[in-house]
Amino acid sequence: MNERALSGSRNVAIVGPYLSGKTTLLESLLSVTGAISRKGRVVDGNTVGDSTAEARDRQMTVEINAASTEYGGIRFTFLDCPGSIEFAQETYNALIGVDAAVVVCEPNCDRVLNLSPLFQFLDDWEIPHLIFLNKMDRAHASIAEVLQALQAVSSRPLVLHQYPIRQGEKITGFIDLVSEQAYQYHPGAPADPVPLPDALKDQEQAARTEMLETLADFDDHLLEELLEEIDPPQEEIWQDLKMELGADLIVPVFIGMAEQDFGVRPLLDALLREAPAPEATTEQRGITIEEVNPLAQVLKTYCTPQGGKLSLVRVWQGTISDGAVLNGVRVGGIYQLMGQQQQSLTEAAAGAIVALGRLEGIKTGDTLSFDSQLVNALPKAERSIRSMLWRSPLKNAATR
Ligand SMILES: Nc1nc2c(ncn2[C@@H]2O[C@H](COP(=O)(O)OP(=O)(O)OP(=O)(O)O)[C@@H](O)[C@H]2O)c(=O)[nH]1
Ligand SMILES: [Mg+2]
Repeated sequence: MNERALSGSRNVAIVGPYLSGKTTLLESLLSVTGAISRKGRVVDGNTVGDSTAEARDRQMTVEINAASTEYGGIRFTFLDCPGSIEFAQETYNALIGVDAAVVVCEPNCDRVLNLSPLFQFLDDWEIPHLIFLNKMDRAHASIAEVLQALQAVSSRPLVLHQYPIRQGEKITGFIDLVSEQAYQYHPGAPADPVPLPDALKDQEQAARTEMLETLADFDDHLLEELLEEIDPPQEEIWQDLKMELGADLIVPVFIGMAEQDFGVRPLLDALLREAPAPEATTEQRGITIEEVNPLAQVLKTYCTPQGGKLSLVRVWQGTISDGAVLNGVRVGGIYQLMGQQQQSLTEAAAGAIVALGRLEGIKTGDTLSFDSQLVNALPKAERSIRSMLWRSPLKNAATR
């Protein structure tokens, strides 16, 4: 693998309610970026995300699956997380190691209530997150109704990034609210730019104004421009989106249909443009050690039938080499994962999420370094699931 051609990395968790389409979205992301040549389907049991026998049998994700791809010169490592509430802790353990999260949810007002504990966790940890409203082919409510339902469970303001274009019951494309360019979905290819439909001009303007006003709540310069009725340059809007997403001040919302790859490239473009780089996440967590000794944290522990124990880690600082001794245990292999497949690496640098072999005695959540004393140095995702289940979404809305 040619590491030198890449200028950076981003680690992104794919999270959200049960069966919202996370594993399908991962498959689509891997397919449109060329990491896989044949796109699998959850029902056929041949996706990268659900490749274990248990996941295939149950047709649901039962543990974290990591897969990497390249896009725009950046290595993206995605963590496809289970949606079922019984695996919530698994998801939280992984979330603390990523730079951003994509919350996949259905455009169904009743189901979005389930997102309350997840949003709470993301905001407690200030993990930048955006929403991908999947299954837009099944959207019965209007986009305004879905946003209203979502806003009731998110303490951060939502910022609609794309306005849907409907033809009858069907969503056929979207308008990008920053560039005001309309696009028509195109099976098997990127969406085609098309003229903005006349009938949608007023709705588009209203949605764009709402987006800009929300962004201006955190940017006085933009606020002044809006008050003086100056149309802000696109570059300024992109910068605000990046800054405000990175600081977990806003939650941008995208739409699509992962099964058909619709909306997946714009989502990737947004991650490329707006998701924080690993160094920014390290800084945001307050992780600063003077020397460049390696510092990593275990996000997930696998027991594989062939390879034995594998620890999925986020490298926060320094570089981990194969054979290095961390917490008194020798690293027995470094791997980049693609679902069940492993690719050997000789080392892993800061910003990477990789699997380390044979770290006997090391648990999920542990901090890894040359110094065994630091085993509990980094905070763990220890929020009790029980307390989160009891948190009423209505109570959240009332205290906002
Ligand atoms: N109609 C429609 N169905 C979709 C779309 N995306 C995914 N699905 C279907 O939704 C079902 C669930 O998809 P998954 O990708 O397994 O969902 P998931 O969120 O990974 O599920 P868990 O990990 O078990 O929570 C599958 O039958 C998919 O084919 C879409 O855009 N439109
Ligand atoms: Mg899944």
